[in-house]
Amino acid sequence: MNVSRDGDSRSAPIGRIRKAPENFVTPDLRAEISSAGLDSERRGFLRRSFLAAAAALAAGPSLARAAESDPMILQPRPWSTKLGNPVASSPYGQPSSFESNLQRRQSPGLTPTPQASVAFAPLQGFFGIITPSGLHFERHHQGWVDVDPEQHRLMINGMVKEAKVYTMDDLMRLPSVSRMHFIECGANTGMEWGNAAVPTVQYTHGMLSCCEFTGVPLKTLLDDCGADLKNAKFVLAEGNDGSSMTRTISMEAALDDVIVAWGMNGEMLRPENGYPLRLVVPGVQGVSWVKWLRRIEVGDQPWNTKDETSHYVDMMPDGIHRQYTSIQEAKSVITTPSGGQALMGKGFYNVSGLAWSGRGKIKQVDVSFDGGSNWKTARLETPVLDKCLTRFNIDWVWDGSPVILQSRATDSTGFVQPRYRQLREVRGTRSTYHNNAIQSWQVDESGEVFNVQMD
Ligand SMILES: Nc1nc2c(c(=O)[nH]1)N[C@H]1C(S)=C(S)[C@@H](COP(=O)(O)O)O[C@H]1N2
Ligand SMILES: [Mo]
Repeated sequence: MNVSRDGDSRSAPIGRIRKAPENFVTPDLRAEISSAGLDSERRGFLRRSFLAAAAALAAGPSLARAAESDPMILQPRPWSTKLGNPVASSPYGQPSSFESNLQRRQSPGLTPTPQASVAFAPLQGFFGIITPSGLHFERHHQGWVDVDPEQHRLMINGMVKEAKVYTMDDLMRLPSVSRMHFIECGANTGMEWGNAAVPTVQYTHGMLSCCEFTGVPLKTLLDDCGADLKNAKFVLAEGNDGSSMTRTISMEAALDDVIVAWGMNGEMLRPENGYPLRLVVPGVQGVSWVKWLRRIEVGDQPWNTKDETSHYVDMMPDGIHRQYTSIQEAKSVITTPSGGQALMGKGFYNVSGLAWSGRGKIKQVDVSFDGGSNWKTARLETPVLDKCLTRFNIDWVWDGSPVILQSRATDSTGFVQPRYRQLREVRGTRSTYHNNAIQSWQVDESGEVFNVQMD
C-alpha cells in the first residue's frame, strides 16, 4: 500500500475543525438498527452491526444512555419554562448560534490578494444535495460587487439580426425555468495534484456547490435577437465586475441547457454569486458561469481571452497546454467521515458523500473500506438529476482497526472516476485543473480521520 500523509495538516491555521457531527448516529438510525422490520438483504449486515454496537456498549462508550441517569431528559430545561423570542425578531432567518462554526473558509496563503481569492464551502456539514445560499463557495478574480438591479443591463450582440439590451424587468417577464445543478471550479482539488496537501474536505473539494437556479434559457434570448444559428458556433459571456471575465461557450451548450439566471434557492442570487444576473452552464467548470453577466456576443470562433489562454488550461506531461477542457468529469467524495473529523468509537456509522458528473447523471457509487481492494455499492438518494450533486450513503461497522475509505463514481455514460495512478498516466502532475481522482481518507486507531493519497 502506497500511502503518503501530510504531517503538517493538524497544525495548519485553519480554525476549529468540526469533529464528529451529529449525523454520525441519528435517532432514526438507532431506531432502525433496533427495529425488526428490516428487509432481508440488510438484515445480516445490521445484525452484525447490532452485535458490534452491543460489543462497543460493553467495551465502554454507549450509543444511547439509560434515561434514569440523564438530567437533560429528566429535568425541565430553562427554555421550556418561559416565553421564547418574539416572532420575526429575526426578519431574515439566521442559523442557530450553535452552528456558527460552519462557515466558508479561505485557505491561508492560497491566493495573492483578498479580492482575487476563494472561500471554500464546508461540505462536511451539509446534508442532502442543496448548498445553503450563505455557504455557497465563492471565487472572485477581482472581489465581489453588489450591483443595483435598476442599473444592470444585459446586451446580446455579434452575429444576430438585431442587437438588444435587456433590463432586469425585461428579463424577468420572460418564460423562466428552475433547475438544480452543481457548480465546480475547474481548480477544485487542484492543491492535491502532487500530494495530499490540505487536511479537510472543505479544502480538498469545497469549490463545489449545488443549488436550484431560476432564469430564462439562453436559447430564448438568442431566438429573440435572431442569432445566426447557421454560421455562429460560439457565444462569449462577459461579466460586469473589475475582472474583465469573459468566457467562450459552445453554441451546442448555449442552445441546450444554459440559463441566464437571477434566482438561487428560491430567492434572488446573493451578491457574491453574481446578483442580479449570472450564467448557469450545467456540467461546465465554474469559471464559465459568468457572474454579474452584462453581455453575450454571438460569434463563429472561440475568443481566446486571458482566462482561456493564461489560466484554466491543463498543463500536460509533454509541456503543452490543453485548452477549452471545460466539462467537469465524474467525481465523488466521502464527506462524513472526512479529514479532520473523529469517529466516536467502534460500531455503526452511516458513511455519506457526494457524487457528480458534468456529462449527465450518476449511475453508481462504490465505496471501499480497505484502500481500494474491495468495493461495495452505495445507496443513491433521490433525486438523481442531470449535472447535479447526488447524495450517497452506505452502512458501515467500524471494528476499531485502521482503514482507508474511498468512493468511486460511475456516470450515465459509463465513465468511471479514475485512481490517481490512472489520472497521472494521462495528465502528469503539473496541472492545476480538473483533478477528479478518487479521494482517500485514513481512519487511525483513535478514530481520527486524515487526508491521504493512494496510487
Ligand atoms: N464576472 C465574474 N464571473 C465569474 C468569476 C469572476 O471573478 N468574475 N469567477 C469565476 C470562477 S473562476 C468561478 S469558479 C465561479 C465561482 O462562482 P461562485 O463565486 O458563485 O461560487 O464564478 C466564475 N464567474
Ligand atoms: Mo474557478
